[in-house]
Amino acid sequence: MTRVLVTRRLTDAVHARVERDYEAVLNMADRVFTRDELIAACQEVDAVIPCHSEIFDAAVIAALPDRLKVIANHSVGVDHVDLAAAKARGVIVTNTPDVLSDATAEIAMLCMLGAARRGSEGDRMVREGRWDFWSPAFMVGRQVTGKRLGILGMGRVGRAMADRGRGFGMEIHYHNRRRLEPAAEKGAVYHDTLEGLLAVSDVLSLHCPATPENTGVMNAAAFARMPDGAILVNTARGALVDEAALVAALRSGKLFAAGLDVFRTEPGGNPEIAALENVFLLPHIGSATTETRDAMGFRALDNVDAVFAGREPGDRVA
Ligand code: 8YV
Repeated sequence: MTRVLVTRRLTDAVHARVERDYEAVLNMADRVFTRDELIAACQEVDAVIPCHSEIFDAAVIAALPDRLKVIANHSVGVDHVDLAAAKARGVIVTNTPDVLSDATAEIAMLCMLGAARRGSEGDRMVREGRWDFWSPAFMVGRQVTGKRLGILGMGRVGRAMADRGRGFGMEIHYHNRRRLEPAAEKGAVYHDTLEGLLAVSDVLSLHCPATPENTGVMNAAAFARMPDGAILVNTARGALVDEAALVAALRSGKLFAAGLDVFRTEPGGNPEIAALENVFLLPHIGSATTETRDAMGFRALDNVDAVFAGREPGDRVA
């Protein structure tokens, strides 16, 4: 029987389907495998369903057994997989697009509003019994209605965020490798350079994949180009942001605040960022709803099913 390794605990419904259809190898300890454990766990399986936390770099891919046919990621992001190495090795790689766009856009909205309206600061004040004063000038934040929402990466999640921004009366601007068709643009203003987008973004929300080319794209020069008092939202990947430059921009007041669901170091985050008041922080939970995690698991399994039925998987990325 086909053996499928599931590297992390998924939803009960997804586990039930893997166990029904395959000989399932489950990591019920739900701890990130070390590199050696990941290689060892892959030796006796035909397919693996990993999360973004399992790094399949060229060395790990070289150590995979010949029987392993597919890395069916339980994620839309595939920056943790060396796609060229997988392709060269003949290992199929798939992801789970579409099904997490709404959940991730919801978290981006939460990050935007939490940052703009000082959500963490206020929450801490009430919880810790430090709310001993009120005045009209107290805890004043930024209104997002009527502001310009810049979106870097107008893919599925970026467009879902744009729709939500429109619902909040925001003017949508974006930068993307390619300009969208007018029907998909829905009146959003296209900027053919990142610099152009930065200059008009009262709120900038990142929705592009992390690649070697855009690592640290949000650096000191990028923050300097943004309007004074702008807000950064990141629900994509921590690698997009130079975190030292972000801390400096938040300390100086160049940025009013940041709302972050992702960090360079995960799990854990960045203690310098966490020490700031003007941040709203979450532990990488963009797709963490039962509905979405069920859908992601089923989508990953659809891809595994296709490979072993001799069909082209719907979400092949390598
Ligand atoms: C996941 C993600 O949290 O899809 C992605 O790229 O980062 C997240 O949705 C994760 O990989 C869940 O398995």
